Amino acid sequence: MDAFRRLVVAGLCVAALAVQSLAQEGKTVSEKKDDIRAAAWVRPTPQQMAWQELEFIAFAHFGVNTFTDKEWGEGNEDPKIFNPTEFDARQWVRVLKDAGIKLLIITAKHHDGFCLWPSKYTEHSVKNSPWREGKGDVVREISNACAEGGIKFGFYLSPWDRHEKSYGTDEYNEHFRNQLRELLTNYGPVTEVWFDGACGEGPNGKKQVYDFDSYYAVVRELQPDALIAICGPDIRWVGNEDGVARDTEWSVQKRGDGWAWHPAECDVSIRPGWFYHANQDNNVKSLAHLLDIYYKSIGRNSVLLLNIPPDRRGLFHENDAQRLKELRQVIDETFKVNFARGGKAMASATRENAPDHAAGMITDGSMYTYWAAPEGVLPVSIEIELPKAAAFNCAMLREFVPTGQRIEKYLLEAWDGQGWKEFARGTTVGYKKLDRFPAVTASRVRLTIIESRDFPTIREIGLFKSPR
Ligand code: FUL
Repeated sequence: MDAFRRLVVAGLCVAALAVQSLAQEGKTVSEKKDDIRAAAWVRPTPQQMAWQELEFIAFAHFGVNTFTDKEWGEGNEDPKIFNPTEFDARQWVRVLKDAGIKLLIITAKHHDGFCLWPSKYTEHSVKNSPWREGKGDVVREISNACAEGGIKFGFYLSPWDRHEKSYGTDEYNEHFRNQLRELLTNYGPVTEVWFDGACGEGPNGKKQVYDFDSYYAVVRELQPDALIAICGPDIRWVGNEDGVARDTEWSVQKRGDGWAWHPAECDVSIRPGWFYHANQDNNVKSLAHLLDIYYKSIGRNSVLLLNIPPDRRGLFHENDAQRLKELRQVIDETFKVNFARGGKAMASATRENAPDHAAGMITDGSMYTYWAAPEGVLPVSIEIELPKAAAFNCAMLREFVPTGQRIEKYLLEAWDGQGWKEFARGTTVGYKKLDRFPAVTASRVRLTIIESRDFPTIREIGLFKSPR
């Protein structure tokens, strides 16, 4: 996103916040409390929950820009320039799977309007390129390779189209829906549809008024399980392109007078550009930078959408593949052993008559069980006796988000033989919160939940030792 659009987006966000706080101003203290309590009970849909569990997903920006060395094409490219002579969708999926990535979103059409599938609504597509003698379909090969490799598939479809003549008129909305219909009916299950908000001028100098509601209706009708991202109701843009969420990241957001589950997605490219540029082969983000992104996205209640731009051969470049492998190795090594697993947990309070929600549930390693505190008891704490003393430098907390996100403030301490010593503290937890700190050696750890929108739940606690 360019600086101007960032400003516009930031301006809109500030205006939206101002409207929200005005709406809050007219409320009494007890009305405000009720409103926050209502937020505590907003839940994800099963599709949003399944998406969050993917954690790490990928973008692939690929198209005419790959061959013109641009970031934003103008729409007047000759389709003949698109010719990825070694294109291999299976290589993409292999690299992603090795990195532990669970979903691939392909740029079916970027702002230049060039379609990676042979859309019958335009000539600006692969059907007029020499690649596979004009019979090729990148979207088909990618969706097939994803299905074969067992990862999910999604697509980015830019509403901004600098090629299409009807852009800037009502007719364009129908053109866009037609292209959506092609992508939603011919390529199997779609997990995520990514609508970019960019809205510039088209070939006739006009801007388009996007009829988003009608686009959503097409997605809901043809693929009711698909999630609509960014300019959409199901997944929220985190607000930057650095791959970094806020320290306090709520999946529950104000919508109108009420609240909605609108979880954050952090998009960032492994290289400086979104598209491939040979002169960036040596600018692949460092392992330390990617790890930092990992902790500040997945570790802050968000999904990480990492872009890996395929090169002119139609392959992920060796340097990107190598870096992803290194990243996976460190992540696997870090999260291999959870020193809290199997530990004895004792809570200062637990819900009465709810054996299913006893303290021990936070160390049992199960996705489906959780500890729940009683209503109105805060602060509340849980002490864990580790199976044996351990040195750790990373902690994981997870709420049981199928019932909502609630924790607002927490503290983690370790017993040093004489007293409790703080090693981490934070605000929101949500699906997953990761904290890093200088290594601590202990056999007793205490989690205190200081503030929460309603009674807190904890699905799991983890203590790990990262090699870096
Ligand atoms: C932005 C676009 O303008 C960039 O080119 C890129 O596709 C990014 C993910 O979204 O709005």
